[in-house]
Amino acid sequence: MPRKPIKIKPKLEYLSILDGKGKVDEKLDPKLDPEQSTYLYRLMLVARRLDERCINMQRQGRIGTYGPCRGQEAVHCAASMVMDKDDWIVHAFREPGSFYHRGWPLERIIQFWGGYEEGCTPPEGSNDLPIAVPIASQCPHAMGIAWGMKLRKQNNAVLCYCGDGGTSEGDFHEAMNFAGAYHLPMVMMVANNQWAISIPREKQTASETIAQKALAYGFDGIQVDGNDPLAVYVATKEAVDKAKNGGGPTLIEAVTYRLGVHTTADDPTKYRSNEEVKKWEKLDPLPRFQKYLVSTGVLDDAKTEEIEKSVLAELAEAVTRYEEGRDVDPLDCFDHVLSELPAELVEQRAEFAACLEREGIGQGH
Ligand SMILES: Cc1ncc(C[n+]2csc(CCOP(=O)(O)OP(=O)(O)O)c2C)c(N)n1
Ligand SMILES: [Mg+2]
Repeated sequence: MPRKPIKIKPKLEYLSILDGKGKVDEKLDPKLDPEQSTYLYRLMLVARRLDERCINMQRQGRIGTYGPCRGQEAVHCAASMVMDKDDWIVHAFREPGSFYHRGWPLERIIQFWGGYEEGCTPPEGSNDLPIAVPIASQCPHAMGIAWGMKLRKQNNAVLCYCGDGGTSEGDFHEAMNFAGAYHLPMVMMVANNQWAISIPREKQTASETIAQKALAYGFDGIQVDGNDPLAVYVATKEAVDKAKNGGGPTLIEAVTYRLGVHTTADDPTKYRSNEEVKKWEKLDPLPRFQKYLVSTGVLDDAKTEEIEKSVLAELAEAVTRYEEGRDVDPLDCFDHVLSELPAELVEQRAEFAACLEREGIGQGH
């Protein structure tokens, strides 16, 4: 009949390797080779510039909406780099660098936000699932893939992304519970960007950290500085290696911040302060990583400029391909949901058709 503390086996850690100014902890530095670290910097820059371009395009009416990842690039860019081609990545929607790394053409990402279903299609032969907007709905899918791998005795792992808000969903809990109970090769990457639209992290859960939720599921959790690409890389690599060696799942909480709008339909000044944004801007992962790469001699001004130019050129070509490839009739959105349109939709369709006619938009335009 004793009353005594219960000893919990799984471990919980915090990891940061680059400080806010880009200075590295030598003992923890994974020492990526120059090619890898330049690639990672470029990947983060692709995500940053794609974000900026898509926001402009949305404001100009050239795409429907956009959900930027500004400030969060280190999370998905560094994590995706760890995965082998035949490992699986199960995305949410705020991970453009990860899509790009896995071979999604940039114009396809733009297509998705332009409202074209084709933009949701993973590249032929890739082990990615389509973009998932219903929050946390992708987690049970990722868990199912991991279970399949285990049943087939495949030596692979699944990386699944979701947000802090996603951790409040039943789907997240069910996936984590099952992954723990069946000891599945799954890495759950939670991008804790402090906000789920206008709901702050502290209203999302009473847990001190999101990482500690792993303990209840019976596996390891780690909280990393999500604005530090090296910390994300190391934590993901360790988790993936462990998963492939039969060590079961890991929950990684990447602490980061959404510097921009939730989507282009959102105005964050209504629910958060400028001071908060400014504080996080100082921890922007891109300049931090760039400073580190300059200090290690991997980058200099000329190389940084060269990367910038090549990213902008690649992006410009993708935008052209996106705009040239828009041969879909916008009226299609009325035609493939209901077999028979109710009267009000018939009216809306006619009104929309007249509007397209006036603007000279539509099939063949
Ligand atoms: C099941 C479901 N409920 C609500 C929404 C509307 N919605 C879109 S994004 C979002 C917030 C998600 O927050 P978080 O998981 O933290 O991801 P973040 O947007 O911050 O990347 C919500 C509620 C949705 N897409 N799916
Ligand atoms: Mg969030």
